[in-house]
Amino acid sequence: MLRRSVIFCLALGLLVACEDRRPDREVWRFAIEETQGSVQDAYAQRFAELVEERTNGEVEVVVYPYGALGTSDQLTEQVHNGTVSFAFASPGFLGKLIPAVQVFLLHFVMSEDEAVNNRALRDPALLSELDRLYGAKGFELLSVITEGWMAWTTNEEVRRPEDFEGIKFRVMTSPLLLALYSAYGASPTPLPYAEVYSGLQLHMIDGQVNPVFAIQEMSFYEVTDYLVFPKHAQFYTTLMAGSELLGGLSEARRRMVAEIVEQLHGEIFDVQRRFNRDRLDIIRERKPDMQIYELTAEERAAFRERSLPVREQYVEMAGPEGRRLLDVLGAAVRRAGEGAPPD
Ligand code: 6CS
Repeated sequence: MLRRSVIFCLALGLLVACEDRRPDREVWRFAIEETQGSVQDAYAQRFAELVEERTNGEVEVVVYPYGALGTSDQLTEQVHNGTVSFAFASPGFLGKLIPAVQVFLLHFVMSEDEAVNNRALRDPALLSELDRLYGAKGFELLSVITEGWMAWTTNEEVRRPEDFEGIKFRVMTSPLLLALYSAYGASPTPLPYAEVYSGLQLHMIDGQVNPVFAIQEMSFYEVTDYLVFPKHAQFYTTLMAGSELLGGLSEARRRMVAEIVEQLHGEIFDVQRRFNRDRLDIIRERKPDMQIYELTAEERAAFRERSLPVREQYVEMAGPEGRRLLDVLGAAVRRAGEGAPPD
């Protein structure tokens, strides 16, 4: 595998890459919203490896981890203006620009079987609907992936919506997440990813929600006492490119990207499962007194009940295309469930 270095400078708002690379190679910049060792990093590294293999080294993919090029919102802008070729854009941030994509943030909408959800994410009707929404903003949607079940970490035991009262709970900046956690009785606090650890440490916030691999690698477990699995939603993210960049590729290169993305959809599903499982073990080992528990069916039902009116708020925020996307997603999950081979 070709080695990449990601030493670079940002000057006058322009990206000036100082990568030690061959001048005869085309460079594709791939920005992720997570640190090295994360699910998105595993995806991007594998994408780079496959692109380089299949182009015989004619294309080099440089991966920029979280923080290198800015926040999630800034990455989206960079894809738009062509500075970055590919980027992950999570609905928790992208929802401000494409309100309908917040459908992936709704609670208790998807299946309890993550393999079913993963199949639903490749549903052609769903992808074509999303394609239109991303296209209208100058982006090309390449894939939607899951990064695993979301878990809450808090300083207080939370089992019922009433327990959320007075808890300043960090969420990504989407208005829908504010609505959801307000419905649970919490005081939702939007913050960029990079500020969560210090926010918890300084008691500016009392809890946050993320998949286990992120809770481990961002060390959120160090500064919270409870780790709760409500099984209310998974973390979904979208991979996108600038329409201009992809439009400028040859037919063969476009096909190659589509094939790689298709291959990685299955591979990354297994990677996230492994990361989330192994890193829960690391948390247990490093912090034996962390209180880790799943909500019971009855406890979950109380949250589900509170989350239902927020679906209407979603439709108000996202309009008729939001309503349509919610229906299309529901149908995709049903179809994926019907055709489900045993997990
Ligand atoms: O909570 C967040 O902001 C972030 N969480 C993950 C797992 N990925 C990227 C996102 O920005």
